[in-house]
Amino acid sequence: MKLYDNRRAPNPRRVRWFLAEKGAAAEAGVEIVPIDFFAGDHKTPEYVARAGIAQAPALTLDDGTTITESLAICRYLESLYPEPNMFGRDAKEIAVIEMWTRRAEMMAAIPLMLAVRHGHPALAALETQVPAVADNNLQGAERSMAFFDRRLGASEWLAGDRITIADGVLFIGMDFARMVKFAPAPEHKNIARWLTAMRARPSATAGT
Ligand SMILES: N[C@@H](CCC(=O)N[C@@H](CS)C(=O)NCC(=O)O)C(=O)O
Repeated sequence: MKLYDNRRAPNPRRVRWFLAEKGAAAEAGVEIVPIDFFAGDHKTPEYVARAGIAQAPALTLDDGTTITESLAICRYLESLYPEPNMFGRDAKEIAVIEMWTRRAEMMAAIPLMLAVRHGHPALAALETQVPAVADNNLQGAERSMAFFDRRLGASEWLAGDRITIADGVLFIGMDFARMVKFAPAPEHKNIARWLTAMRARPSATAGT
């Protein structure tokens, strides 16, 4: 399997983070192929024909099938490397983890990615930047932090009593937004506790 990857971008990082949580066998099972966005590697006819979209990450299987969308790739890898479980073991767990993953993505990760894309000068080469889009999304994500702080006051991890893909999505979204100086408010002590735990894991620096 080949993982078309970009070291600085948040969606590819989800997959590297996930592989690191799965452990050495999972990491060894995937060959990393670096993609340079600024050189346009992902826009070549060959890349787009293979992936179907000019984005990373993309996972090409040995039979030639290519999967894009970071969470779809993680789900595929979960089937190959089931332990430790990250997507749920039974109907209730699967639904609760999906719920928190969607909340993490819609309420934090996507707004924070847009805040960086539209707000950081380094991304001007990839995006027609609109400062109001950056501001609006940053403010929306900041408002969502109170919600996640309440949850992390009631639960050790986002979706329950063990780390799951939902934690990875929230963590990587928040970490990426440090590029635009995003930081949780000091009163959000539960997020601070959780961030310390996330940063202490080997997966926090996987491929960074
Ligand atoms: N929904 C997709 C989003 C993938 C995506 O947006 N990738 C970005 C990097 S984080 C990309 O390929 N950007 C290339 C560009 O902007 O030209 C996923 O989760 O994989």
